[in-house]
Amino acid sequence: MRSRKSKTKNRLAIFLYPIVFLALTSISYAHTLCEQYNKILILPTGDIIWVYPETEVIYKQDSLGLVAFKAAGYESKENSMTHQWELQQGWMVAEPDGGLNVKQDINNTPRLNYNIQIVKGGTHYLWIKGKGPHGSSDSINYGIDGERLGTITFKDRLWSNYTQYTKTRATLDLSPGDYVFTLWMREDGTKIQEVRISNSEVYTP
Ligand SMILES: [Ca+2]
Repeated sequence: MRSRKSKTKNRLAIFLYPIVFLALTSISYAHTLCEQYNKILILPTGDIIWVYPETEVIYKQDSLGLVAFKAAGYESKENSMTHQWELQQGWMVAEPDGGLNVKQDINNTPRLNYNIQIVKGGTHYLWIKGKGPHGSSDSINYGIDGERLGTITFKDRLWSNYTQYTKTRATLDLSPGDYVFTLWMREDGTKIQEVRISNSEVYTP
């Protein structure tokens, strides 16, 4: 004969099983969605929507001369034999953080590509939001249409426009038109979250 305690335990299990099942199913479904819609689009309002991988995303310069996008909203990415970009809590991170620094070499290093459309030609000012766990993981190479143009470092700067080698502001000379903006891993472990390209010299994120 089963005890009252055993019956209570069984009733509790019958009550909890569907809840646990539904919770696990929801988590699995959400994960599947993220895998399926593995590209994001940042609207001018700042809202983020998931889009199909085949949807081409172009970040257009707005009326104020600004092109703004999240690092996670890449058009395409390429990993290397040893390192890859991973999305971690809103940051794109070059993993693993094993001490690799490719300096100015962009031939065998992970990259993130973004389509941008420039409307107002001239000198543009680049800002990147990034950080790293230490001084060996806090820099990134950037460029246009496959050509590396410079390195930005984030030491003591969350939003940085400081270039590593030239020690000047990061600028891009762009005529009106479509370009591919690329970020290449320089030091592994570096975290990148946002990019701003402005034609205003006094703009700050
Ligand atoms: Ca590192």
